[in-house]
Amino acid sequence: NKENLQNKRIGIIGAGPSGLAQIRAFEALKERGENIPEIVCFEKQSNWGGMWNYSWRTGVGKYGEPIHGSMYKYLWSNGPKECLEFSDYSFDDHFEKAISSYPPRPVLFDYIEGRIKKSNAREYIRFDTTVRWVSYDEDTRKFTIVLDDLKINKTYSEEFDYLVVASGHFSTPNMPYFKGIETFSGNVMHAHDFRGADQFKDRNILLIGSSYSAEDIGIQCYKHGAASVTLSYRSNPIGHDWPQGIKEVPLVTHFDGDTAFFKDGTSEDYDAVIMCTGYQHKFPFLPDELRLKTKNNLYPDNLYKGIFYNNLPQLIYLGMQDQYYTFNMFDTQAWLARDFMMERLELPSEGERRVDIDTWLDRNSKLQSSFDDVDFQTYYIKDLLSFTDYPHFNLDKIAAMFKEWLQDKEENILTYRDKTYQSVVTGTMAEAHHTDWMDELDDSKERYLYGAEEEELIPE
Ligand code: FAD
Ligand code: NA7
Repeated sequence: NKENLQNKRIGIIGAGPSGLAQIRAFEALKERGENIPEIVCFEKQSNWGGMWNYSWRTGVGKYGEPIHGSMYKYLWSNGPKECLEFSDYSFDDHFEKAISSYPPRPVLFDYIEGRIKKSNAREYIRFDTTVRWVSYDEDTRKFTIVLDDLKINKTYSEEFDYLVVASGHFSTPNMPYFKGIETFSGNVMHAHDFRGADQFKDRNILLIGSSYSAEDIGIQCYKHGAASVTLSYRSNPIGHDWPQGIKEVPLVTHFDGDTAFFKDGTSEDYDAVIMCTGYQHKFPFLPDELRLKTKNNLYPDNLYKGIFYNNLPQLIYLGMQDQYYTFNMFDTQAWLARDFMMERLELPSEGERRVDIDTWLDRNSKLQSSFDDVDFQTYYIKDLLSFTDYPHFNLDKIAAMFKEWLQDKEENILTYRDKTYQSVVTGTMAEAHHTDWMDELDDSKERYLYGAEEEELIPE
């Protein structure tokens, strides 16, 4: 059986936090001296980190592939880092000192990279390689993956026994049409292409949407000097006590030139429109029968334990849920997926799996508040943890932190990032950042870790 395992091949699509979690899960076994199957991870970007690997580009990349990244300059974590901490690699392990609870993107990128650099995992990854197409052969029970080596413009294919789809779902914009928008003379873009607030200084901007992107791009633009920010909601306003200069209005009905008209009968002129209208789960490399079809929600249908494709569990999806928890949830999923691929975890029959999925879907449909959502995802991860040896962490305490975070945001959306939380992994209390978030215009790792006055301390 052991020999059999070593002959198996595992393909992973994407080297973002989810794909790297999968690699790490196998590495953890290898460190204990166990034999693991062959792993190949395909990443279309030139580096790992997924969303956290910032790209200044928009549209297509240097090889003509759609740009994956939706992150922007001045992006700071939008939740406490204590809620996403890897339980096998703490922030203390990485930074060797207490840091604040809301680090900027480059600091979290450094943390993600720190763990994976501990092993030779980079060798498993083929960068600049796009997965073009996948098919499954019922007879051989193997996946054939068609790949493009972008650097040398060469197409080839390989076979795998298991396929892990970790390609993310916050990359392909959902871009609605509003009547007359083609007559708007300013910039119309999706949040996916937003790369920083600088160009919106002194501008009146309209953001459509009322979720994370609208909230965060709105306050970033306010912070970096936009003249005014209007948020237009479809279902519910975000409802914070906004500072003067930010307001919420009902949905746009139409545009006439630079004027936007809203459902409440009001209208206003704008310099730019940013659609913060979410993303599509898009898998252009998967045929119909293997493709996950879902909206952004906490329990996508057809995934047993949120990861195994029910019709064909050798096809595993990581990180496809809407996310309160991120890195530690991806880890838990990846550990469970690993145990299945190592043939240590036997799955129940397809029918029994269906019943389990339905139970979760039913619970999901009854959630009413953000607190319910947090409890749901907490309970989901607890369920997964009960099957794995991923180092356990205090999920109840993290759930309480998420609820405090929701309240902090409601209390003051401009200062919630100045709050500090305690690690459930090490017990370390976060340090307040040396500068209030609203006054901190520099998101570099050096400035964050060493402060302006201590620049001489920055290691070469
Ligand atoms: P991704 O990070 O999206 O990685 C997927 C990888 O797959 C990418 O590297 C991509 O290039 C690769 N890929 C895709 N298609 C192919 C293909 N066909 N072939 C080869 N490779 C492919 N989370 C937080 O915890 N805190 C935050 O503050 C936070 N802020 C966010 C802000 C924004 C604007 C966005 C969009 C997301 C944010 N998130 C945040 C959520 C974020 O998505 C997760 O933290 C995390 O990056 C998800 O990891 P992933 O590996 O599942 O997907
Ligand atoms: P989300 O959280 O999926 O939210 C999408 C938002 O877009 C939500 O407010 C929707 O309103 C709104 N939406 C969608 N379609 C429309 C149309 N047609 N008209 C108006 N409004 C619309 O995506 P985000 O980008 O905010 O966040 C994604 C991730 O990025 C997240 O994990 C963050 O960490 C960063 P609804 O409430 O459905 O009416």
